[in-house]
This record gives sequence, C-alpha cells and structure tokens, in this order.
Amino acid sequence: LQVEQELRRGLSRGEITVYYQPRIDTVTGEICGLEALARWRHPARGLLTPSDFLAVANSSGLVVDMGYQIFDMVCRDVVILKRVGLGDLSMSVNLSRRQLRDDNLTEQVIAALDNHGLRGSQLEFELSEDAVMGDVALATEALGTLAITGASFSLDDFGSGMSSLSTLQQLPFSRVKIDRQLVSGITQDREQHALVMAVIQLAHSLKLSTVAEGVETAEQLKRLRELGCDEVQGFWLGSPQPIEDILRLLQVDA
Ligand code: G
Ligand code: G
Ligand code: MN
Ligand code: NA
Repeated sequence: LQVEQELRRGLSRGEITVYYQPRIDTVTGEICGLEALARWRHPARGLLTPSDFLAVANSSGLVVDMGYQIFDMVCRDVVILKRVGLGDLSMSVNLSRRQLRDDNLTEQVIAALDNHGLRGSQLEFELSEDAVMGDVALATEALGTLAITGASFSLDDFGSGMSSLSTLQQLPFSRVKIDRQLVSGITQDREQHALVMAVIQLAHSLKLSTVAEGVETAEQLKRLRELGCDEVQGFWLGSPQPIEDILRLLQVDA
C-alpha cells in the first residue's frame, strides 16, 4: 500500500519518465525503431525500473494514468525525432492487460496523437503473452478498437509463456518479439538454437516479422542474422536510455 501511495504521488509530481531502447534492422544494421520503457525517478531511491513498480501499478490500476502520461511523453519525443528528420522510426509502447481493460484507451491515444499532430501509423503496441492469453476475448476486442488509431501490434516475450499458436493467428499481430530467455542460449545450446530457428520460421510463415530481444553478444547477433531474424534489440546494440542520448547516438542535434 505504501508503494501505491508513493506511486500515486510520483505520478502527480511527474516523476515517471521514459527511456528508449533501439531496435536494429539486421540487414542494414541501422536503427529502425525504438521501444519506450517506463522509468521512475524516485526522489529517494533513484532511477527505478518496471520490476520495482509495474506490479503495483497494474494491481492498483495506476498503470492506466501512468500509461497516458507515458504516451504523451512518447508523442512529444516523436515530434522531436520528426524535427531532426527521424520521423520514420517506428515507436513501440508496452501495454499491460489492465490497460486493455480501460474503455478510454483508444480515445486517449487518439487525443494524444491529435494534440501532437501525429498519425498512429508509426506506432506499435507491444502486448506480452501474459497480457493477451489471460483473456483472449478481451484482447481481441481491445486490439480491434485500438487498430483504428493506425497502430500495429507485436506479441512481446514470445516463447516465455503459454501463448498458443492459434491465438497468435487470431489476433492482429504483425510482429513477434522473441523472449530473451530463448535468445540467451542460442550460441551454446543446440536445442535453443533450433527452437529460435523454428520460431523465426513459424513467424515468417504466418507473415509476421521477428525481433530478437536480449541480444548481448556479437556472436548472438551473427547467429540471429544467419537465421533471418528481422530485427534485434539488446545491450549489445544499445541499452534503454533517455531521448537525448538516443539523439546523440544517431548523431543529430535536437
Ligand atoms: O525496462 P525494463 O526492461 O525493466 O522493462 C521490463 C518490462 O516492463 C518490459 O518488458 C515491459 O513489458 C514492461 N514495461 C516497460 N515499460 C512499460 C510501460 O510503459 N507500460 C507497461 N504497461 N509496461 C511496461
Ligand atoms: O519486457 P520487455 O521485453 O518489453 O522489456 C525489455 C526489458 O529488457 C527492459 O527492461 C530492458 O532494460 C531489458 N533489456 C534490454 N536489453 C537487454 C539485454 O540485452 N539483456 C537483458 N538481460 N535485459 C535487457
Ligand atoms: Mn516490450
Ligand atoms: Na519483451
């Protein structure tokens, strides 16, 4: 309860912020998109990551307001990116199941896009297996409505849980993000390598693009490129960082 009160206060004081992690195209080697990741600049405890507060945010429902704040910051940063000629980077935003249950979600997304003069087409929402599999009917309806914003959808943490292949086909995903647990073993473990190969082939056969998460070594990157994985994300390619650092990384001045 104490964390909930602190989070409520932190939200009202603007302590929630967004970091961005680059996604890299394995063919061109260039940054093709960013994933927005919530951070809490806690006045006493420093920079907190979602593992410190997301569970409470979800159970208390505070994630709904937090999500609106984050989405607004993301729009603001997309405007900055556009100004420096990086308007075509795709931007991914995570959504939890609690946010899918929010009847105002689509309306809020549209309002934020309008406020900033943006279209939804470069936007992608990431839903974890956990967020969609718990209530497939809810997810189907929510994504159907959210799709009018022009955004696309990716299935996050694929391979970490129990998502069924039929659900993957049933929901309007255009991308799967291969869980970092699967990626971590590809260079040492033949079976993990085989598994990742199968996931990439499966995704491609369903016309879904693939992103490998948690890429931490050059060797993993090499293997993923050989396997035809479309995009990679991970510490080897860039950690989550403030927009200013992303701009520096892309060698542009804001
Ligand atoms: O940044 P970090 O790797 O610690 O994020 C861990 C997880 O927290 C992410 O994989 C994602 O599922 C979740 N997460 C991060 N930012 C957000 C956010 O803004 N909203 C929601 N709902 N989940 C987020
Ligand atoms: O839950 P989701 O997969 O959306 O969030 C990605 C999370 O994984 C972020 O919190 C980020 O800090 C973390 N992360 C990003 N790259 C790496 C990596 O290469 N290795 C590990 N272990 N974690 C990573
Ligand atoms: Mn994600
Ligand atoms: Na993920």
